[in-house]
Amino acid sequence: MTPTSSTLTRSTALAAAGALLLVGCGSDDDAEPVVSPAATASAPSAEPTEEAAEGVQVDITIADGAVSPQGERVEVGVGEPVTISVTSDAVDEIHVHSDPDVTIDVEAGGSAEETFTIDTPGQVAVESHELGVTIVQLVVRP
Ligand SMILES: [Cu+2]
Repeated sequence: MTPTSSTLTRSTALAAAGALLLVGCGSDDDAEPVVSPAATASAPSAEPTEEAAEGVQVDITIADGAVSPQGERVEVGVGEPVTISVTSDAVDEIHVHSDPDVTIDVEAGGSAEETFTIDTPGQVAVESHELGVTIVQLVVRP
């Protein structure tokens, strides 16, 4: 019951909260390589005409604590412009796990848009940090 022990408890709680945030981000990264390339290879190739146009557009809607789309796979080419549009009824932070990563902040009742390219083939998760869910998986083809 000393002032020292209560201070200690408080800082431990803060450290735990920080660790939780890190886990939310890091565990997703760990999971990505587990998705076998076979799943991508066996998927029937989508109509080329649909994504032959320059750039890929991803529209994200966040409402009532739910996000749409959720967990969808979107194919993009290396160096192909990707435009992410977010409309949200709550403050959120959309995180694109590319390298370098891209963060899109959106205000409550607002919208935001960001265009970027990805230079490395692989899978890139786009997640909502407020809701802790993966919105789309960008499948980046060489
Ligand atoms: Cu993240």
